[in-house]
Amino acid sequence: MPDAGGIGIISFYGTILLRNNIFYGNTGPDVGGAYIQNGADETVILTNNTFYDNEVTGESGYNSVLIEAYDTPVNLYNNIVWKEESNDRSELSVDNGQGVVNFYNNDIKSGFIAGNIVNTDNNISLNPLLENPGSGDFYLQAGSPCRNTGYNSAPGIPDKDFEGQPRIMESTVDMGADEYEELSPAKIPALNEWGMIAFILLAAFAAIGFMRKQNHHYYESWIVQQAQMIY
Ligand SMILES: [Ca+2]
Ligand SMILES: [Ca+2]
Repeated sequence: MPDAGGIGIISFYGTILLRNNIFYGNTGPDVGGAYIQNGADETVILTNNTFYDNEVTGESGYNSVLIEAYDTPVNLYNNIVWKEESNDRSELSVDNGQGVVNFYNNDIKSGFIAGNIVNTDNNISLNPLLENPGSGDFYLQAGSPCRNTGYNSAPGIPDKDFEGQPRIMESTVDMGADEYEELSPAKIPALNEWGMIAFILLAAFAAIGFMRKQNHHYYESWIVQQAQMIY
């Protein structure tokens, strides 16, 4: 299994669903953000996640996401997959053999998609203009190209954004974990403190252990920030 800095998910039964998650500043030898592998006859869905400034540290691999599937549907909708400083790596790779990949309404800096059928439309490659990710502020700026440019009927689309605000607003869903609101009432707490990071990691891995016992793998509204390898 490739080593991923943020999260690694392998499922041989049930759907893998990630939505409203934020992966920021993670580093790993094979993948900076997330590695996902699914078994036969299962489905992978990534909807409305934000991957920002993750970085692979090995001699090959991908900064943000690597998905290896076995001929089953892979769906990526309304995600932000971006890195502020360019390096010579791609942000994303999807390898789906003889399967179908649906890749719609994402903001992605670079990537590779392989499959028998690859459906893509309405994707952009523009700086998402987040407020201040270096200080834990992953809100969209008012002028973000990700505001009102998502796909309203995306599979697994959450009815709230990462901070619990209603989604959809302004008639069209946004890309990424945040749904833009003119006067956002709540700001997430600063996550720079190591104590908070340790808490998030413990909570995340406890949840992973729990969810592995279920018939599905759902990951919603986690903030995986500057995680370190644990094995
Ligand atoms: Ca909107
Ligand atoms: Ca919001």
